[in-house]
Amino acid sequence: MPKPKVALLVGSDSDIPTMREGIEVLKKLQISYELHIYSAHRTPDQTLRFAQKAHEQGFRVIIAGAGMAAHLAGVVASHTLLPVIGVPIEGKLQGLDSLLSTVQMPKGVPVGTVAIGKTGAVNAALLAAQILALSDEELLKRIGAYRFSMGQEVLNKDKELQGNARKFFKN
Ligand code: RP5
Repeated sequence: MPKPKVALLVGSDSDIPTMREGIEVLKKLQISYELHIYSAHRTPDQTLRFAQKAHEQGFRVIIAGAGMAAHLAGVVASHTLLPVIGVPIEGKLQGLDSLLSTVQMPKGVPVGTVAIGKTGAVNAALLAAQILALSDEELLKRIGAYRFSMGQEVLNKDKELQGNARKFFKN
């Protein structure tokens, strides 16, 4: 197994069920990853050390998911030059608190922020995959196949819908 290029960080174990959706995507695309619980406020020293060493350890993208006053992604981004993707975890206030805390980084230190919750976790994984695919043709093909099968699913559902509609109008 090659060294993982994607680091998935969560602020708490309570964030893991959300991030699991993204992990499934990484697995499907055969991307190895590491998952860690690092809290920007409960374990600040460990979070800092991880962020500072992530590049030299071989990681190329960091996905950071946190809830409430979600500063994990921003703190990590401030200690690395790797691209950081923030996933706002839906906890309180339907995730609006986490969304704003993650997306509203002051200029100079970006966090690429995706949608709240499981949708965001999936898109974070896909975005990380697309970043890695810039230098990995085989991965690019797998992402292409993923997109294709997603489109096929929609077409199949439409086919089914049209069949049902015909039945409906006959009766
Ligand atoms: C954040 O606070 C975590 O990312 C989590 O989403 C939220 C609540 O944490 P727990 O109280 O569930 O550990 O730091």
